[in-house]
Amino acid sequence: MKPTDHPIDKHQIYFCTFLHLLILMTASIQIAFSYLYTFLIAGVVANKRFDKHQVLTLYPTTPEHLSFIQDLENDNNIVDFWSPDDATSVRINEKVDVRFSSAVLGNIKMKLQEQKMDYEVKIANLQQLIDEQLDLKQTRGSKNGSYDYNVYHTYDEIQQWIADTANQYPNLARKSFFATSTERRNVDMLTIGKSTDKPIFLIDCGVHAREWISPAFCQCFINRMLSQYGVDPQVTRMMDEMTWMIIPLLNVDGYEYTWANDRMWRKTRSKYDTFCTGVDANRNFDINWSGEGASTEPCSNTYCGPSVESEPVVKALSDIIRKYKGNIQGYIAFHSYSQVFVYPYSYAYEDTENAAQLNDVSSRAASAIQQTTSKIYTFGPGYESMYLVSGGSKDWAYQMGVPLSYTIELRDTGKYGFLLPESQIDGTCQEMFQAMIMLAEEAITNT
Ligand code: 0X9
Ligand code: ZN
Repeated sequence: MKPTDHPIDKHQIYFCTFLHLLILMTASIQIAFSYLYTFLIAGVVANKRFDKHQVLTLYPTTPEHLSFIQDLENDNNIVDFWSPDDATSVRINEKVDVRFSSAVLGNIKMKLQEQKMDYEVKIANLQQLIDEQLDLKQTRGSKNGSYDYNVYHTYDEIQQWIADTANQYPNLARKSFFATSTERRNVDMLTIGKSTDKPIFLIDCGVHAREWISPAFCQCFINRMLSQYGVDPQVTRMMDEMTWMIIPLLNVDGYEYTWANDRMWRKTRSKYDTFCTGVDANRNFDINWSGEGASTEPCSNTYCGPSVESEPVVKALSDIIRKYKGNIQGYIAFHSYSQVFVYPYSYAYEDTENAAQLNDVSSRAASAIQQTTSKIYTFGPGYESMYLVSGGSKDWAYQMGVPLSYTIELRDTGKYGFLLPESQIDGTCQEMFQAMIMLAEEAITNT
């Protein structure tokens, strides 16, 4: 009998073939899974990269330049308006900061040359700035266990800090639930002051997710107020005479998204559209809602939302202003960047009845800053200082009777834009604290 005729051999062959098939199948399943995994990692888990994206400052001087800029599609992946934040807000003879992805950059520069429009490369490689932004990270959290106010913190860290702060200063600070966000995260508020029934100063930080210096400022402001009470006479007066209601981080969902997925995210994370996510929380308030300076297009970075106060965090802020109507002397929304004190109105070319007072206080605050760090902050009504904004919080707060109502744009003026290095947090805190003394004094004497 030849070995090949052996019945067992036949079975062995069948068995081998089966094994091969099995191995092949397992391998292809593995490959398929690894692709899926990579896809998931890249698309869902990993942070979006901005290699060779550039921010250009454009200087439009003719109507042709203007329409060229306005024709640039406001697609978040290709063209991202930094300042002003929307193509429709661009004006002749006013500079425009825009981020372009590497894919379109060459073409854009060619067209700018054809158009004879002056431009300047403001940020040459955005990814590099993102990597360098956490420039104090070597010392992150390592300062003998105490909270480090000079680094940027995640949502979880900020939540923990709010709780710890309230526990550390039981006589001066109280934590309260403020809202549940669209993605069901907790938004908390800290009420600080010697008593809780003084005239109110309401402050929110972190309305726009990518403006990280804003929540960082709120935290160092609160820390200074609490730690210097009874030590610094100005702080003591501010804490004795006013009740401070502060939301250190309002747009929690967007903020979390800037840490995990897309550093350039601005809006909330509500989904009202198949393709585009998010509402501009500073276009969602009940003041000329969906009017000029806001977009009804869900893909726009200034989308006003499907209805007034559609965003839970906007609803909560509006509710608190309604609740304490008549008792709120001051309101500030902290944003970045541009170094500007903006007061109402932003939705119309119209002055408030106390415009002179608002201008005067801003001017004092700006000189206090200049004396502290030599930084120049400008000031003026929204319609004049930047561009029209409808549905913004400070116009609405003013309309609801808050006399001193501001949007403050923190550092810088565009060198780093939203990617302000951590090494500049401290200076920003120092200068803005001096401005806050001026604003608080006005609010105290106003009552
Ligand atoms: O557009 C906004 O909501 C604010 N600027 S930001 O770059 N932080 O997004 C400005 C609101 C203040 N109003 C006006 N400048 N008119
Ligand atoms: Zn902003």
